[in-house]
Amino acid sequence: MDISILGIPMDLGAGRRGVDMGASALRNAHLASTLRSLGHTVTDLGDVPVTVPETTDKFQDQGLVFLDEILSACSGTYQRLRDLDVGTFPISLGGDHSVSMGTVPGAARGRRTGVIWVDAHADFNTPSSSPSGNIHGMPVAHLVGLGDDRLSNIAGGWHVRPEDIVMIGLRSVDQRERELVAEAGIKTYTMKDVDQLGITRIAQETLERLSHLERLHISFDADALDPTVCPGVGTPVPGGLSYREGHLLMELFAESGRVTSLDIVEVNPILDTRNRTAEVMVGMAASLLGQRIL
Ligand code: 6HN
Ligand code: MN
Ligand code: MN
Ligand code: MN
Repeated sequence: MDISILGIPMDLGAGRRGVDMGASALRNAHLASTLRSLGHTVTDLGDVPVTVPETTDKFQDQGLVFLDEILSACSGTYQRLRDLDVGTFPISLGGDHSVSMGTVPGAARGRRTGVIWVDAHADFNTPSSSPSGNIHGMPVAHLVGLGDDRLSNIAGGWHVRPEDIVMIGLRSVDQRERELVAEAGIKTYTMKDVDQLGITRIAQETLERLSHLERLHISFDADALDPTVCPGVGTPVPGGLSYREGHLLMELFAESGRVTSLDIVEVNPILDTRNRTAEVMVGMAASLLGQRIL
């Protein structure tokens, strides 16, 4: 497979500093060479330009922190990915999860695409429901066309359909956000569901629910995994996916042969221990892209 890596070194959407270094940490954890050893052709496209926060006043617009700077980085991301050959598999390295407003439509390249959101959070706040104003808590709402018009139109009129989204690993969803997810009709698997059903059944049901789609995008927030596995994340929530549950999920999606793009986001090296979180996430990418034990 032809894989292209794109970094988006941005922490403007997060409440804490440091995930802007996530892309660098993932490269340092040997992402490209690991994928090459699996037989893939890997091109690193470098980074999308992102405003350095210290060069600007913290700008608030209708409760949206750093709106203009995030719009610009997401537009740059979208344009970079959308021009890739449709057979190329993009891996986007965050950065905070707001980068997905550029990566998802960019990776889709105009095609209808299913989105598998692996995260402790639903990231389905709108500017009016958000308790924090942090845009990394809002990307999925904007991907389906809700919320602020500027953020929901980064890719022109292209949107993800709510029925084409499955969320896995949820355990921290805000009060109003919960209602919005339910109103939109998005399929969710909370950690309670993971405990009760097991990852195998959840992966099977997810692939079945999205069986009308040829292209699937995985947006993998490192905080989906338990903080004991991935300590280097800005918004840790106890009770997450185990190391093996994460790998098994990626292994089962790999077997489907239908995943066409990946995001790895919210890795925060400032809060990490010896780059462990980036190393774990590179392992997840390897499992998704065909690493086999036997
Ligand atoms: N993430 N629901 C919280 C908020 O501020 O809207 C947390 C969002 C976390 C987002 O981890 O990508
Ligand atoms: Mn997230
Ligand atoms: Mn999260
Ligand atoms: Mn719209």
